[in-house]
Amino acid sequence: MNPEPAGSETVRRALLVSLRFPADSPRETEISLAELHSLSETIGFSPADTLLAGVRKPSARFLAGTGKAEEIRVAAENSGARYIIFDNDLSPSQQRNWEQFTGLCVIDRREVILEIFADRAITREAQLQVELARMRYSLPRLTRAWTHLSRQRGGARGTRGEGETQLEIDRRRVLARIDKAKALLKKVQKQRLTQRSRRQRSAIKTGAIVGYTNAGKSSLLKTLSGGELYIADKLFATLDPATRRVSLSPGHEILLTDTVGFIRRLPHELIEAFTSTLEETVLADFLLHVLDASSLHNLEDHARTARKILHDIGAADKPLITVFNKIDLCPDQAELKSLAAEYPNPVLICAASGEGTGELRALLERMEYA
Ligand SMILES: Nc1nc2c(ncn2[C@@H]2O[C@H](COP(=O)(O)OP(=O)(O)OP(=O)(O)O)[C@@H](O)[C@H]2O)c(=O)[nH]1
Ligand SMILES: [Mg+2]
Repeated sequence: MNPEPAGSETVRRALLVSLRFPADSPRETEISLAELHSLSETIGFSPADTLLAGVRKPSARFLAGTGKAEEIRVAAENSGARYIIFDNDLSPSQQRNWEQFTGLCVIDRREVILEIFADRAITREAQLQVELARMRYSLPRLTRAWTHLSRQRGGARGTRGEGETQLEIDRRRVLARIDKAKALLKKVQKQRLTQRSRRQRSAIKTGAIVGYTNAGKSSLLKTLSGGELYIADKLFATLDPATRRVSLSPGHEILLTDTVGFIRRLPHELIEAFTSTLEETVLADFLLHVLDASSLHNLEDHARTARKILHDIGAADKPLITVFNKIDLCPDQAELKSLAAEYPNPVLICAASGEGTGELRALLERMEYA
């Protein structure tokens, strides 16, 4: 087992695998696997092949049964992959079993998302939050072939033959780093809390812009506020909340906060690490839920994911405006309109050109919480 160190130019060929259980919806599994494809490309993997395998019931050793495991091992060998990336969550021991069984590096969806967040983190707060999340993920997985901890140390570490002592030393080291990151994070967050309480004292209503990653949340805030914001056609462009003042009419202003994007099955390590960021959403007076209308195919699914995360963080009961963005790219305006009618306070806009934002401003003004 010899994973490339970080920064290696070698193409990281990977076999993508999704195990589908009888209770899983076939459509959901397929969308999720396609999404895993773009997620893994985002961090430099080259998906050699994808494999969707039906599994009757989960088994402790590989999650799949041994027959299926053998099929997957052969498929990986035939595709020349050095990595297997599972769309399913694997337990630390299942990951280890797979690595020993295949001789390849085995990664799951959560780890891919964690890596993307690590790539994107720019501010000290985001960096610390991601570091914490990754260390929590890695702690029970220290004997694995591929972890960001081993990559930081410049390459491979064996999965076998390493004594308990080394493992204990590593564990203690990670625990110490977790404590240190937590303490630092507290300090950094204090500063943002001060800014927030200053905002709260000003008694201006605050809305949070939420929604699936790449829906156009930052673009919307940029258009409404006229200020600069980082916008990019990539997953998780924004990790930090950014608040801007938005003028609705003379003398009538609100504050809007851009937030981190959602994705299906956001790793719980990240939800925990980003609670302070997500707090901006929980503390907001109202929400703007942005949906990407360029793909009607995924729209309801993305909306469902966002609603679930809002529910999980305790922000499900906030007044909400549903913003259908990218109408310039919408393939079927009539279908969009009938879909939109089923959502609370729908507005159709194009954040890129500003079309429809007049109506959105008017709606914001009319709502009693604004
Ligand atoms: N055609 C078109 N493209 C848009 C529109 N709004 C946003 N985009 C593009 O969609 C991509 C994502 O936009 P962002 O504003 O960064 O999306 P976001 O929701 O903030 O994404 P994350 O921060 O990654 O969660 C960018 O390439 C934008 O230029 C729109 O109304 N029309
Ligand atoms: Mg953004």
